[in-house]
Amino acid sequence: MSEERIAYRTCPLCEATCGLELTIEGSTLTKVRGDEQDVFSKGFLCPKALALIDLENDPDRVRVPLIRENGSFREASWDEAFERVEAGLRPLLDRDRNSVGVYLGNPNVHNLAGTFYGRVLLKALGTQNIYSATTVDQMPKHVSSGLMFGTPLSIPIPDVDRTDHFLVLGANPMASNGSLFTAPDLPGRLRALKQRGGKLVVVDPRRTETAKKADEHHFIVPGTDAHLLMGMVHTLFAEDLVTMNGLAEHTAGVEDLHALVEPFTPEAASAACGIAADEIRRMVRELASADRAAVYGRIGTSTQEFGTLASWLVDVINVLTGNLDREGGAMFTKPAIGSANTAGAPGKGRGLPFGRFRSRVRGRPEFLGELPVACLAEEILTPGDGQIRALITVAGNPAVSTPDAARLAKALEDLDFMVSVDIYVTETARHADVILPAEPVLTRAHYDGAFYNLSVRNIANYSPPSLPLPAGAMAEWEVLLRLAGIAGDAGAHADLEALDELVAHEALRRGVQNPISPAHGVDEEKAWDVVAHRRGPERMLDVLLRTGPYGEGFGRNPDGLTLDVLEASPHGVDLGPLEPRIPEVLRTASGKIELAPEPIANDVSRLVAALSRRRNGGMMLVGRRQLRSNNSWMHNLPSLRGGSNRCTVQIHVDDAERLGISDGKLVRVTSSSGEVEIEAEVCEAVMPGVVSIPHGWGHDVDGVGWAVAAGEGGGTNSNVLAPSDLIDELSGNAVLSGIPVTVSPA
Ligand SMILES: Nc1nc2c(c(=O)[nH]1)N[C@H]1C(S)=C(S)[C@@H](COP(=O)(O)OP(=O)(O)OC[C@H]3O[C@@H](n4cnc5c(=O)[nH]c(N)nc54)[C@H](O)[C@@H]3O)O[C@H]1N2
Ligand SMILES: Nc1nc2c(c(=O)[nH]1)N[C@H]1C(S)=C(S)[C@@H](COP(=O)(O)OP(=O)(O)OC[C@H]3O[C@@H](n4cnc5c(=O)[nH]c(N)nc54)[C@H](O)[C@@H]3O)O[C@H]1N2
Ligand code: SF4
Ligand SMILES: [Mo]
Repeated sequence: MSEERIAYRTCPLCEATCGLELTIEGSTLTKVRGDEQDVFSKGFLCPKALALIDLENDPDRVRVPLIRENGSFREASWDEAFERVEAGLRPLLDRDRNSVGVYLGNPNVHNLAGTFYGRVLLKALGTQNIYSATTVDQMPKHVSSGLMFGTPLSIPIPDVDRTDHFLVLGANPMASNGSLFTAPDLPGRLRALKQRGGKLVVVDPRRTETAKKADEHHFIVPGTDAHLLMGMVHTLFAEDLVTMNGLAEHTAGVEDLHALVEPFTPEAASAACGIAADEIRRMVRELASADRAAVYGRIGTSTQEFGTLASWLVDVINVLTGNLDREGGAMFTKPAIGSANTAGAPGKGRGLPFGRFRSRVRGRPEFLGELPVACLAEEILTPGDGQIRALITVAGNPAVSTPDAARLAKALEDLDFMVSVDIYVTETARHADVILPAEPVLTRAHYDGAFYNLSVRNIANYSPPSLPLPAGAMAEWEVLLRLAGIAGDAGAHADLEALDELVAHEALRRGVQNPISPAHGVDEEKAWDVVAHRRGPERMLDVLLRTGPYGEGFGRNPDGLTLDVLEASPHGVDLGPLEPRIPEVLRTASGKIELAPEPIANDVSRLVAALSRRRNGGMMLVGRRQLRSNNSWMHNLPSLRGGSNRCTVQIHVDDAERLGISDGKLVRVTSSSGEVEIEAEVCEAVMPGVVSIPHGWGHDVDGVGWAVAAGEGGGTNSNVLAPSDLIDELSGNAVLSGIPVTVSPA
């Protein structure tokens, strides 16, 4: 009989950071429940967490390194695999660092390995060809926040628990559980908002699960949120509703902003976005007169033609209605492991640097040191100096998740060498020469370092490994550090412990040099002695906690946070509700909130030009998320299959009738980049003129390793339809919402 025990850990699958109570028998996970004592989630969980059992047991999960030989994969030792990687990368790196590209996928931010060691790998590679899921996701919000507040992670978070009026655009937290808005149990929090008499308003081209819970739902023409929001800002000025409360003295550019909104009367905005002018006026009057209100936009407002403008305007309205940095409005988190806005001089900084280099083919500027993933295929396929010839993917599936997916698949085939760090042989990894498997979830330590920057309370919660590493497995942080060793000329057999010490020393040095850290000025060698007994991500975490804003400061603040404190708190530490942080949080060069930063002001002319655009009956494609799915990689888990989790194209009954399309029948959807055939789901949940296909499907292709996901057709890869030349001009983010398509019976 193996012994049964309980382990607590934070769910790593989405941004909600729910606490889990795991029942483990021997080394087998047998039950997953919500941890009722978790300080943040209080027992909430969603169906994906239950699928952790399937994930642990999935026979298709890669458990040992794989090497391609004669067109198929064979198992290999770690040494052999790393030697193969070195042989593949070394000649290219010696010739041109830029010939090696990297793509970092979404799970990197849910994993300490990616959080702490991903950038070590990038630095060692020294390539400019860095791509990630950020440019098919939230890059516009980093750009607008960086330009307005000074750092890319200074993103205002809606204070959902204390607001009276919540305006949500392009987000469906009832399915996604929230994004750039870490709040476990958003269904419960939205229910509580309504119970205390608050109002929920949703703007979405689909009547989503969230829209159904709302007091008001407005259909909007995809890609026109910036028009709607401009119409609202116009009204705020025109009706003298601007009330910044105490914020005015901390803002710059209000006059410039006023001039920019001039063309966007509610009538003009209405003609573009499809919401009546009087409704626009009423919506913003209600928002302005609410005691406490918050505006929030997510994927739908980000992965679109005017993504940065829409992201900016969300916060412009939060400022102009006096709701920024105020309880019940949109506030800044203060994360326990620190961030760029808890370092340096409070209230002033360098602002957001960008454009330090450009993509070779299209000349796109970098933001946050990376290039738009919409450029990846052309950088591989276009000959010349700096052409990408090898690619490293870490926890990413760009062949499904990024634009012009069919062309990208061809590009991956064209590479001289490719290595994927992944847990499956995915649509992407099937092209690799070497696959290096990440360790099982339960065997790693966890701390949601990225998402505690974005949470509705200040939280710190550490999970130790719930199980030891199985024989033959390697921790992902070690895999990344070994790759860094290869990239940085130390070779396939570099001294891992020495590399790790170097990384931790650097973090410690930054901490004790930070003038506003409780550890500022502490002797680095003495501090090192305190953390030297740990290794890997745990030592990094301990360093960042001790030097972070609530840190113990190596003795300076004895009641402060350390990893020991978190180890003794298996249900997490609640550091309290969000508190006002302006002006201290700002890191713009002016020390002000920039309401009309120049790059954004320059982009408004594009929005003006689009005012006169008419659709003339053309159809537009948007996406949708499903509760029992997670981007591209949980379709292999039996407990999440079936039911509503289907890959269909949703089309409005009126359009279906007009186009001769029947429910359940195949239709052809065509865009400028490709064509797919997919089953129709005729409904009234999408607005007329719009069709919706979920992303992350299309598993039935040669050579993938997930038998269940590829079964029953495997769904359709919607990103075949996303043209790579459709981007948000300012940030370079891909346009995945509002793609012009034609639809016909197949
Ligand atoms: N049309 C359309 N496209 C979209 C979107 C959309 O809304 N519409 N959404 C976009 C968004 S928001 C995102 S974030 C991207 C996601 O884009 P990606 O990050 O490229 O895709 P994922 O499907 O999240 O793939 C994650 C990969 O990591 C692997 N994996 C899972 N856990 C681990 C681990 O612990 N370690 C390692 N090494 N690998 C692991 C999985 O097997 C999978 O291959 O997709 C984007 N694409
Ligand atoms: N169950 C589940 N949860 C997830 C994920 C998942 O795949 N499955 N993915 C995770 C990831 S990586 C992310 S980034 C988050 C995303 O979290 P959310 O942003 O909440 O994601 P979605 O549910 O895709 O909601 C986007 C909404 O935007 C709408 N939309 C499309 N175009 C437009 C437009 O032009 N304007 C407006 N106003 N709306 C538009 C869509 O109809 C959709 O309802 O979810 C995370 N959580
Ligand atoms: S909502 Fe997200 S964090 Fe919570 S249990 Fe579901 S997948 Fe995990
Ligand atoms: Mo995402």
